[in-house]
Amino acid sequence: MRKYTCDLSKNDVNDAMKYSLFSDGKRLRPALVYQTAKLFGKDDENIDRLAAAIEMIHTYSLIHDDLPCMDNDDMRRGKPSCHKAFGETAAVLAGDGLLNLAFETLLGGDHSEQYFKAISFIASCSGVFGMIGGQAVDVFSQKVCDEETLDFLTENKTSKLIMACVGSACIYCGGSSDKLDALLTFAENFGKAFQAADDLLDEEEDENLNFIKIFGRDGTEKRIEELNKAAKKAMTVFDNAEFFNELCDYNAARKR
Ligand code: GRG
Repeated sequence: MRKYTCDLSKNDVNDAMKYSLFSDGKRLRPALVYQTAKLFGKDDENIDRLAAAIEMIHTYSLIHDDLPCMDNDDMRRGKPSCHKAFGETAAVLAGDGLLNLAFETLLGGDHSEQYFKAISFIASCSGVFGMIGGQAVDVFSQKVCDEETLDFLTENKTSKLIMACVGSACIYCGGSSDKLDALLTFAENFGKAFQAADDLLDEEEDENLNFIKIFGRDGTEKRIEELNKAAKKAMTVFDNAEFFNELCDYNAARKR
């Protein structure tokens, strides 16, 4: 065993990862994984892995999004953002560490074909053709202000990780392609409504493209109703989708 000059289990990066991961988030994404699995009557350790890993990916994205080179936010989840508490270098590494830990967590599960397909779905939703791609459009297209670009960046930046929650759980549980389509349609529309509600709650004047810039405040509220309607309609293929319907209503009225 090689000797290290510092103890890797006791350093700022480790503390920064814990600080952000265990702070007061809504845990919406893990809840969606568990509730999707419940639709199929399943609840096991692999489901725990999907839920925990997606929350880690989400937390890494928030840490990096708050950095001065991105959104430059001082506060997150009611306390100083990761780089404010630990410095930029530790925050970059904490984000990297959480992303890697997500896949270490996923790869510790069983090696069934369905579970592997579920992991692969999470990887594609969170990558350059998903969340990272959406973030790239968000930060590099600041002069663009049209509905098509807003739709593209919202679908990728926000909806894709929500699609990862319901999609990975459905795939792992062996759901039919009709049910997978329904869940992904729910997630795409709910994710956009979630971002629209976030834009309404964001009091700061935002340089980036957002729902308020395209639709105004009243128009954004109307857009949330339309998106919720489409999300709920998709879930009519299930006869026990109460959680998903209530989530749409909660989002339309949420205060954080
Ligand atoms: C890949 C370098 C790199 C960065 C990724 C994608 C990304 C950065 C950041 C996205 C951050 C962001 C504001 C996404 C929009 C989705 C959204 C509204 C996130 C907040 O989610 P909540 O409200 O947060 O569920 P909590 O704290 O409750 O978990």
